[in-house]
Amino acid sequence: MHHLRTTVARLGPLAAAQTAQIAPQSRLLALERGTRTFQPVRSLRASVAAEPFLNGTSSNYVEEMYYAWLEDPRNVHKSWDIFFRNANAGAPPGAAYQSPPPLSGPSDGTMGVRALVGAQPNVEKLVKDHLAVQSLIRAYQVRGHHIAKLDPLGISCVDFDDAPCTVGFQNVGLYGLTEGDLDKVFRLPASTFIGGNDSALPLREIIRRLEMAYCQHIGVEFMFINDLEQCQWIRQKFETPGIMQFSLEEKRTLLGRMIRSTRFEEFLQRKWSSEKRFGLEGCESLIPALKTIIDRSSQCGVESMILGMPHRGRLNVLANVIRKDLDQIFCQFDSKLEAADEGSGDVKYHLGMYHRRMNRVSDRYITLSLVANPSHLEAVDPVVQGKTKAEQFYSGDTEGKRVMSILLHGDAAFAGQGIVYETFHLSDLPSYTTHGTIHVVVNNQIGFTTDPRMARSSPYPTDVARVVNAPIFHVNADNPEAVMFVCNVAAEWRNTFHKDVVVDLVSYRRNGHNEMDEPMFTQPLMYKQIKKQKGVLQKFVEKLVAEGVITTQHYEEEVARYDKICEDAFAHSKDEKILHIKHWLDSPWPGFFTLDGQPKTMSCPSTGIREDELCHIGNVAASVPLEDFMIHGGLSRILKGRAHMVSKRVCDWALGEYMAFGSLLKEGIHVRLSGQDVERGTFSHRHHVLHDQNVDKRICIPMNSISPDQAPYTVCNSSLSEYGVLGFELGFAMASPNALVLWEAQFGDFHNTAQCIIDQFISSGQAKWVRQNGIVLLLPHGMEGMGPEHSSARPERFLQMCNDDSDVFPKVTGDFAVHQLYDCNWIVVNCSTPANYFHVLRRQILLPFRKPLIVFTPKSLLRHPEAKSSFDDMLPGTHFQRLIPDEGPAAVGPQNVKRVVFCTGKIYYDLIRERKSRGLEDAVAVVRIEQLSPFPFDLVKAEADQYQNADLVWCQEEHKNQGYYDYVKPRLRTTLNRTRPIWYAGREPAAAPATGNKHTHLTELQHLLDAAFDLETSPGKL
Ligand SMILES: Cc1ncc(C[n+]2csc(CCOP(=O)(O)OP(=O)(O)O)c2C)c(N)n1
Ligand SMILES: [Mg+2]
Repeated sequence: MHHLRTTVARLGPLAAAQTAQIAPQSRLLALERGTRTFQPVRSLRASVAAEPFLNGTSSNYVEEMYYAWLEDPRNVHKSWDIFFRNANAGAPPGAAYQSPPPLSGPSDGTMGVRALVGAQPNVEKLVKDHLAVQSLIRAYQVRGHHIAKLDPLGISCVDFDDAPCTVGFQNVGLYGLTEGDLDKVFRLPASTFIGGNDSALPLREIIRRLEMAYCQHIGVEFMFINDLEQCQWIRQKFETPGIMQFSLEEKRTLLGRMIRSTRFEEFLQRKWSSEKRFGLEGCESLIPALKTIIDRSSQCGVESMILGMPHRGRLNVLANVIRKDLDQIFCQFDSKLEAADEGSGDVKYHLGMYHRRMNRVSDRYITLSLVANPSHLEAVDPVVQGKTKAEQFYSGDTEGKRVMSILLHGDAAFAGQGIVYETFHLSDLPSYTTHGTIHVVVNNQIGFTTDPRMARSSPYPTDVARVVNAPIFHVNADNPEAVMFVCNVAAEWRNTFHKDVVVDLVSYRRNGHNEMDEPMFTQPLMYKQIKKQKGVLQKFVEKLVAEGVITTQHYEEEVARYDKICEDAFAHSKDEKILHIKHWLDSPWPGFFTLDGQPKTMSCPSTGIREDELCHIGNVAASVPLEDFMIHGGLSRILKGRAHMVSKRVCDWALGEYMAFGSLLKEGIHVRLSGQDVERGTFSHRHHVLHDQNVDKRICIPMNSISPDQAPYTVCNSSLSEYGVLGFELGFAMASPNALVLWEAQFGDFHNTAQCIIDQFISSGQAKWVRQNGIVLLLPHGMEGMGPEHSSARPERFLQMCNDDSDVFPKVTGDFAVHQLYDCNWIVVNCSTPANYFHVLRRQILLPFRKPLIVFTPKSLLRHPEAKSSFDDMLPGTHFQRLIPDEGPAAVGPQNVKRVVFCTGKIYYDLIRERKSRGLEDAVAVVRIEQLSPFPFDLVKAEADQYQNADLVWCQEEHKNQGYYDYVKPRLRTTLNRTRPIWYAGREPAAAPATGNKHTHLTELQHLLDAAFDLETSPGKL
C-alpha cells in the first residue's frame, strides 16, 4: 500500500502532449533487440494518493496505465483517461476517479459526471483481471525456476518445502481468472518483455511465452535483486521471444567443444583406467560453458582471466580451456618421472597453470591462469580474488574491465564451506572488490557419498550467492545450447554491472567420487538412473543431425580428429624424462629471477636508510598534509609526540613501521596493509588514516604524501573475516614480488580461523607449487594479563611447521644468513625494537627472493618508554639483527658472567628491569633471539662461546608446552653440541594460553623471573 501511495504521489502534473520530450531524458534502458523500453517512474500530482482502489498490488498496473496514457490517451480505457486528466488537473483526494462514460451519450469527462457510477463494476473487473495477469507474470519471474526442467536425471533434489506451484494454465483460477479469459487480450506491463513488438497478448500466449522463458531447461533466480534496472536487464535477456537462437556456426563450435570435453575423459579412461582423475563425465558441458564465458568476456574487452577450481574436471579444463599441452598433462600420469625442480610437488589435479594465447572468437590475446590449490575445497576462492585485485591494481584497471576472475565450485562445497560466504562478502568492498566474479557450479547433485538433503538446508546449493544480490542461472547441463546461452548472459551481466553472477550447471556424476569408487553402495537408485542415461554428447549429436545442422559423418570425422590429437600427444609424452613442476606455475614473475628461475644474487644489501629520509618520513608521519582538515585533539597530541621523537632522532614502534613503509613506497614498492581495524590500529597506535572531525567521511592518508613519484599506499580495514581476508592478501602478494603485502590479525590468536590458508598455502605453498610469496603476517602477541583469548599468537604452531633441521648445525659460510633464508619455508621473528621491525620489513623486499614472514608484534611495547630505537640503528650500513647480544656491563666482562638468559620478544624488558632491581647487570647477560626461524645457530653459538663460565637459560613468558620452548630446545642443544647444560625458566605447561586472573598472571611472571635470576639454584633443565 505504502509503495503505491508513494509511487502515485510522486506522479506530478504532466500533460499527455509533453510525453515525447520527457521520455529521452529519463533513465531509459536502451534495449538491444526489443522495441520496448523500460521507463522510470515519473510524477503525477499527489492528490490522487487517496484513491480507494489504489493499493499495493495495483501500483504497477496503475503506472502501466499511466505510461500508456502518456503515450496516447486512446491507449487506455476512457475511465483511466478521465482519471489521469482529473488527477493532472489537481482533483482533490478521492475525486479524480470518475466512472466510465455510458455507452450511449457523450461525456465531457469532467468531475461532475456522478451519474455514471453504474458502470463501475466493469472497470473494476478490468483492473482486477489485468492485475491478475500481472501477478501471474510476476509469479513466473519469481518462481518459474521451481518447475523448470533442470535435472537431467529427472529426480530433482531441490526441496521447496512443498510450496504450491502457482503458475500454469491449470492455476489461472488462483488469480481470479477463468478458462474463458485465456483467449482475452491483456496489455503487458513494462516489467515483462515476452511481448517482443506486441504490447498486448492473449492470456494463453502470455502463459506459453512465460513457460518458454522460465520453465524449460533454464531456471532464473533474480527477483530478490533490489535494483530495478538489473531486474529489467535480466527479464529482457530471458523473455524476449526467440532470443535463444544460435547460428549454424555457433552450433558446430559448440559441438566441437563437447567432443573435446567428452573424448578427453574417455581417452584418459582408456589409457589410465585405474588412476584417479576426478573426471567430468555427466557434466561435460562445463567445457563449452567456460569457453563461452571466456569468449564473450574477451569480446567485451577482458584481457586476463584468473580461474580457481576444485578437482572435478580439472585436467579437462587444463587441456581444453587453458590449452595446456596434452603431452604435459599425460606425462603427469607417469609415476616414474623425476621432478626437476625443488620442492615436493603436488598431485596433478592441484597444480596451477598460466597461459597466454589468441582467442579465436574475439581475435584478441588473452591470458588465462588457473591458481594452484590444496585439497581443501573452496580455500582458493579468496586467493583468486586477491590475485585478480592485484592484477587489476597493477594494470590501472579500476573497474575490472580488463582483468576478471572465474570461480568453479562443487555443489556440496559451495553450500557447505563458510569461506564461500566470506569471499562473497569481499565482493563489493572498495579495497577488495574485483568488480564481479563469474561463479560456475558443477552441480552433480552429490558430494562424495552424501545426498544434498543431508548436506545443506537450502533448496539450492547456490543460495549463498543471494546475500550479494547475485543473479543465479540454473541450467540443465544436458542441454549444451541452454548452457551456452546462460554463460553468454553471465558474461554480459558481469561486463554490464560488474557484479557477481552464478551459473549452476545441474548435472550428474557418471562414476563414483573418483574413478575407483563404487557409487551403488550409497546411491543405488540414482545410479540405476545414471546407467540408463544417454551421454550428453550423444543426445546433442542426435539433435543436431535431426535438425540438419551436421551429418553423422561430420561428427565421426571430428571425433577421429580429436582422438588422433590425443594419441599423438600420448606418444610424445613418453619422450619426457623429467617432470618440470615449473611448467605448472600460475604466477610467473618475469624479470625477478634469472632465466633458469634462480635468485639474481645471494646477498641482501643494507636495509638502513639515510638520516634525511628518516626525518622526512617522520615529519610526514607527524603531519596533516591536507588544508582545513580538523583532526581530533587526542590525535594532535600523538602527532606532536611523533614530531618530538623525530627531533630527538628516535622511533617508537608505530614510527618504525612508518619508516619502513614510507621508505619502500619512496623506492616504488607498493605497500598494502589489510586486516581488521588496521587503519587506526587495534591498539590506537598507528593512525594511518586521519578523519576530519567536521566533514563526514573526509579522510587523509599522509603516507601517500611522501614523495610525488612514490608508489601508492593501500591501508584498508577489512571485513570481519580472517580466512577470507588472509587468503585474499596471499593472492594479492602472489601477483608481484615488488610489493609489501601485510595482513594483521586483530589479536594473534585470531589467525587460527585462517589456519587453512596458513597450513595449506603459506607454510607449504612453495614446496608444493614452486611458487614464492612474500606475504607478511603481523600477529599481536604477549602475555599481559588480558586473559586466555588475547595473549598468544600461538608461536608454537608456526615454529612447529618450520623446515630447518633442529639436529644439524649448519655449515656457516659467508652469506650464511641469506642462504638460510633461501632454504627455509618461512621466516618467524619476534622483534623487540622498532629498528629491528623496520629492518625486517624492508628486508622482505630487498632480499633477492620471497619468503612468507611471520611477525609476533607487541601490544604494551607499543608505548613502552624503553622500546624505542635511535635513528643510528636505522642508517645506511645497518641490518636486521637476527640476534641482539647483551651490550651492557655483562658483555664488557664476559668471564664474570654467571648466567646467560636467552629470550625473545617482550619478556626481554621484564628481564632487564628485574636484573637491574637485583643489581645483576654484571653477572647476567640477556640475549635476544629476534629471528626464531631459521634459527641463528651461528650467532647463538658465538654468544654461548663468549660466556664460557656462565650457565645457560632459556626464558619465555609463555607456558612450557607453548611459545618457543619445543622449537628452541633441540636447536640450543645442537648448537651447544650437548657439551653444556641449558635450563628452562618459564611458566608450567597449561591447557589455556594464559590465566584470566590478573593476580595469578603477576605471580606466575614473578616466579619465572625468580627462576631466571636465582643464581644459587638452577631452574629445571631443558
Ligand atoms: C574442506 C574439505 N573438506 C573435505 C574434503 C573431502 N572431499 C573431497 S571431494 C568431497 C566432495 C565434494 O563434493 P562437491 O563439492 O559436490 O564436488 P564433486 O566431487 O561432487 O564434484 C569431499 C567431502 C575436502 N577436499 N575439502
Ligand atoms: Mg557434487
